[in-house]
Amino acid sequence: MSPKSASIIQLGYWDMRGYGEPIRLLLRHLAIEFDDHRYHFGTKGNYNWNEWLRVKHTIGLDFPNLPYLIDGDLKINQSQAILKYLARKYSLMPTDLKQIARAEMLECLLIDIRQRFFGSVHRKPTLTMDQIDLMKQDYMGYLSQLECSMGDNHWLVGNQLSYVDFLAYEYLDWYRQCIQSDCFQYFPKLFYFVTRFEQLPTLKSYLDSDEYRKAHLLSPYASLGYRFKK
Ligand SMILES: N[C@@H](CCC(=O)N[C@@H](CS)C(=O)NCC(=O)O)C(=O)O
Repeated sequence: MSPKSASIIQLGYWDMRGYGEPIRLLLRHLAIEFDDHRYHFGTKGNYNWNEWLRVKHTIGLDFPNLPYLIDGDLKINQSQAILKYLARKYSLMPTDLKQIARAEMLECLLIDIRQRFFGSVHRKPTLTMDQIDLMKQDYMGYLSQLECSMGDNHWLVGNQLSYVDFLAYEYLDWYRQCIQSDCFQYFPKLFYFVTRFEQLPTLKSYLDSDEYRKAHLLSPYASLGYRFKK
């Protein structure tokens, strides 16, 4: 850990989007300087976790895992705990009870979606057409539920941007990037949501930059989502 980085927020995660990217997106949106520490995992057929394993139990984490966040003397694991800590700290957490309930319901749904995707692409080295069709059916159900629940809202929870939007953008984009590039054609509200999100000024600069790992959604262990295109 460099002396400079000791004073700013440190985020540790693999060098991919994965579970860490919603946190990166939120920090980028807020233009908060942070040490985006990316651990390398080797290459396909030559995996190597040593960079992480060497430090995993030396950082002082109670529940050592990736991602982790260090903010002063606070050390947090679990992607959702990290995201919600930052949301509370920087006013991206709804305060109204009904909106909190909606936010947490959407959060759980989006984690279900993430896990379904993650499970499907880690089960076998390649996905068959049948498996892809199953994923499409699964996602169409999720996308129509999300579309219907948007109502006239600008963002998922209401008219204020919240931490849920960062999760939604990331896990909807996995599907768009890997399975169906035109997936929003029947879902105009979701299309409007992702377009609006990508136009948030500080995020736009990040999404257009070389730091953004657009094509590295997951690690080379996954059958999809890693350098699937240049
Ligand atoms: N529930 C945890 C899961 C964390 C997890 O599974 N991390 C994976 C990467 S997505 C990992 O490789 N962890 C490193 C380790 O197990 O040492 C979270 O959401 O943060």
